[in-house]
Amino acid sequence: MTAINAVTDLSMDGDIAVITLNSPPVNALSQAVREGLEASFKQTLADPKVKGVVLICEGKTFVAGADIREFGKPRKPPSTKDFYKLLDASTKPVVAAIHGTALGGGLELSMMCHYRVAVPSARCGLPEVNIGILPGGGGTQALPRIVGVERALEMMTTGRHVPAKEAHELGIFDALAPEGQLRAFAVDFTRKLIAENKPIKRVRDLNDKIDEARKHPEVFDKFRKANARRLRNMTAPENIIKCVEAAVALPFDDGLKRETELSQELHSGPQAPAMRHSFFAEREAAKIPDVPDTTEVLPVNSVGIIGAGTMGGGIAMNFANVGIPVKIIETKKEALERGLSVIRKNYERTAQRGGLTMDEVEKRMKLISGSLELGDLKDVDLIIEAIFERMDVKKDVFAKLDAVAKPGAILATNTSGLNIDEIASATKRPESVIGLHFFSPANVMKLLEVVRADHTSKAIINTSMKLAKKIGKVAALVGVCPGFVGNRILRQRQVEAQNLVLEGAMPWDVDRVLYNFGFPMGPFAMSDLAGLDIGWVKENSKGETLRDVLCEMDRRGQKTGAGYYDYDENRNAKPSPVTEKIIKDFMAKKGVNGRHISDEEILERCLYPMINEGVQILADRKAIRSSDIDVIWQYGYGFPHYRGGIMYYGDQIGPAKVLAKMKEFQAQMGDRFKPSPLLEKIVAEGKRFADI
Ligand code: T1G
Repeated sequence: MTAINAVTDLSMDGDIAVITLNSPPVNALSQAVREGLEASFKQTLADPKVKGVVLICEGKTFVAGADIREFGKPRKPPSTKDFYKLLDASTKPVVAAIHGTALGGGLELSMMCHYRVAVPSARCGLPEVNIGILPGGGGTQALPRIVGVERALEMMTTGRHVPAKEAHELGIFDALAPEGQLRAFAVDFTRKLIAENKPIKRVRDLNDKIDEARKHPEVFDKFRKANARRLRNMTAPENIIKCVEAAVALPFDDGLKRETELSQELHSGPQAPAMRHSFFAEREAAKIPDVPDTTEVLPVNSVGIIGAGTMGGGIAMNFANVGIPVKIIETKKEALERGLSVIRKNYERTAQRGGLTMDEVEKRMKLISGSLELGDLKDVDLIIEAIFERMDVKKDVFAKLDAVAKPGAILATNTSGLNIDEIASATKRPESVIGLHFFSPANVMKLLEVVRADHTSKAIINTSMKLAKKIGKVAALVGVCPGFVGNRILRQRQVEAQNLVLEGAMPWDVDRVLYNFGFPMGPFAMSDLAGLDIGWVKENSKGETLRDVLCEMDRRGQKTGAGYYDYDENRNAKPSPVTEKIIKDFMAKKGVNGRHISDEEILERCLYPMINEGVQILADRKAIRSSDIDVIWQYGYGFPHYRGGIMYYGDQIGPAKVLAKMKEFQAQMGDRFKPSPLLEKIVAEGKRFADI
């Protein structure tokens, strides 16, 4: 074994050279890795004793992409395309041996090799679209030649990870190695290529799928139309499609040039830095300054959920999905059975869509049991309460849990905003109490707000943050306050949206502006989807708000075929003259003459109070950093990733402009727009929200 450089070793296995990369954490194509690869390829391909080459990685994964930390800085040589020329000119087979996740530049590197072998647990993909760029290392020209144009378009505009079995079926991987025997298998595979005098398979020579695509030029516009909603406002997907069009229209090398042009366009645009910010913000959120990684992690091998309602059932699925047995407690048999049948239906729906096999459905259902006895939770490691959002009920349950749960068990509440310190006071172990705020539907939404109460122990915080990652959630640590962070900011937008429609805007105007900004849907469409009657009690309704009147008229949203909008039998929404009339009557009663409100004013009045609330949250120390707020609003409420997050967006607007607008609105419409003192301070000091 000789060291080529600090991250690259070279060894010989008979006449097969083995290049080994070892650059934690993910063998990203840093400059050192690129230098090591170039030197290794030069040396091995020129050495007459070497008959074939294997490229393999130490650590948890094959090359997981370019080194994102180098982006936005001057690119240092060599570029990967420099040593692709060496591979193209090679007369010896070069085989990439893949484990973990071969992503982005890593998959591109392997496609520039002549063959690819992988272990069954490996995955591959071109996820550059998720950080606002495109596979700029030849991937847009190579992938269509291997998997065909349509599959390449789908893979590159979703960025999804393709499991090894599928990658093998698609022809990305040429063979699958037994787990744990990748190196030996790859060397043997290479030796066989030589013995059988197999061709040097260069991706640039694979043209049958390109020739086929040339007969169907309509495939591109068909793809654009079919994916317009999913890809709207984003710049990377269109450039990716253009690259694949170039792969069909141009010779390989010209296609590479076109790819470089389209890639550079994205790197210099606003969305790439915003999505890079989102990428790192998600990982930063897992870091708690006073809870170091060395803090104890408690075992969580069994979970109890109290409440088999929508939330309790959804939460239970998250644990069953990763093989952790779950016991759900209800007070009534019918409620328990209904909850379990909803879980089964959810899994079966996923199976119908091909996301699960029926075997997997049964395996997961076997992990979920039910009981009417709270005492049955006496041995579980974690208990999550997901019952009525009422303090008295929660305190009563926690007092009972105190008597039932084993010492050291984690006692969590899924409350969406009640005071967890008060809930903890109902037990003798407040250090064991934490908030795990899931978002509905809990088996789908990725955000988990982990709520730190005054006495929550560091071990339980660390365990909860690690557990979130294990169940596929993106976690952010927040503090106890009404609505925590996400809903506390949401309230600002809801209040303003309601005010806007009583000053002249219509619900569909507000929704249109926020949808065009990039939210999946606006607040009124969201309310219709969730149901206007959440938290509404008929007996107490006094017809004082738009929602009251709509609910009293039984217009409770999509489920009743009408809410703010009218819905046809396919639940397509259209503006409602009934709602318009109710709004106009409200305004007449209040003596308000409507006025035209511009899209710009709608957007600023919805977003700036959210940014201001985010600043106040940081001032109150209920979030650790502004980028955590970005993570919360992207993963909990659909703030568009390509805008970096609500606070990142505020920094793009500039704190000074946000402050000026808040003051202007305050003068016009009152103190609900009062700027946070910290916002004044940030502007006075010329700082950004990211500096808090
Ligand atoms: N560059 C630099 N650092 C990276 C990195 C990357 N590509 N990927 C991960 N890290 C860091 C991450 O910040 C974290 O650091 C640690 O590794 C563990 O990551 C030319 C231009 C590979 C599936 O988009 O999807 O190739 O916080 O917590 O959950 O066409 O990381 O520990 O200090 O996520 O096991 C394309 C992005 C790049 C892959 C592993 N590649 N990474 O997940 O660990 S662009 C990607 C991931 C490109 C070419 C283009 C995931 C993972 P720290 P982690 P994980």
